[in-house]
Amino acid sequence: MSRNRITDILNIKYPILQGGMAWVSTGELALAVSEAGGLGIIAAGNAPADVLQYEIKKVKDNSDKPFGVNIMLLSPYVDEIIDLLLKEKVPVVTTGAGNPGKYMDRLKEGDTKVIPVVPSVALAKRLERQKVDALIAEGTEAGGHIGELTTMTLVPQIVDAVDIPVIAAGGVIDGRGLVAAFALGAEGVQIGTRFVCAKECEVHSNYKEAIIKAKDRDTVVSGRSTGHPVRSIKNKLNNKLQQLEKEGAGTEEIEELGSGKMALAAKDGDIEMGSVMAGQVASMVKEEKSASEIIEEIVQGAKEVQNNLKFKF
Ligand code: TUI
Repeated sequence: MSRNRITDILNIKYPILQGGMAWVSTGELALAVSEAGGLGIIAAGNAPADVLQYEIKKVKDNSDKPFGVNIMLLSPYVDEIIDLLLKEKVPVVTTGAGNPGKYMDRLKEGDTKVIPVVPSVALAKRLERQKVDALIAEGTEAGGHIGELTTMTLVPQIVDAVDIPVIAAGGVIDGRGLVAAFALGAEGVQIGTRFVCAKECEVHSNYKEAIIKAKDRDTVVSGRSTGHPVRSIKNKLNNKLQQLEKEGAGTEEIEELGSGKMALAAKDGDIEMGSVMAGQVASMVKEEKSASEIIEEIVQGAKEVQNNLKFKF
């Protein structure tokens, strides 16, 4: 069986990580992905430590496979979340939406593998010096909070700039994307949008349907003027946000309109006024499947793609 630095570092079968998506990536989903041979990741999002502890327990009580927790660095609870992750000896921590530099000493107190999401070469190099174990290079095709560069351009630039393994994210949904990411030098992929439509994902069914119905140009980016651009499926909330940005509204007003909208979509199923975060590959998600079916299909697809490239060099 094939292995690489990512499968070895994370102690998993396939180098496929499930994105830690706030309000979406619960213990239930992470458990299913880890059991299927990938790395399931629970999203801490904006939740306090006690809520996260409950999700961690769901995974630990039902599996001895490795799993991860994503820390969303804009959360007001980052310090108490880190305390909890150390106490629970969570095997893998990913970070997003900021520079985890100031937390590195604490995160590395235990055996935890630390894998930040980076949108640039500069941050990748800085974090390599701070002894992170790997990096996730996330392109602007991804859903949620995004950077500027595409996966196609960001991944090889980060691969060239660092010696630690790189995981590609943003725009990866099937075996083709996986092989493409590996062609760019990645040693793993992180997939979010497709796992939103996993059977084990507890998000509201309206959210899953919105992804399944989406067409190629149905995701849009809002919030550029606030410094926190977010990709989500076009709806009334987006129209309102775009209107505010066009009128030159202040960051505070825009963030106020955006506040609480992830839960509104994910829990209450309001896909018009909620924030239905999803990547540009949303249109390629055709149906709900179990996490293990998704992973097996991606792996099978990757094998076929490897053998059927349209030109032999
Ligand atoms: O974090 C994500 N995706 C997210 S977080 C989120 S919650 C949120 N909602 C509204 C506004 C902002 C956040 C929804 N989706 N992906 C990983 C990611 N990290 N994308 C981009 C970044 C990132 C950006 C800047 C990582 C580091 C960074 O560093 C800036 C610096 O200070 O150097």
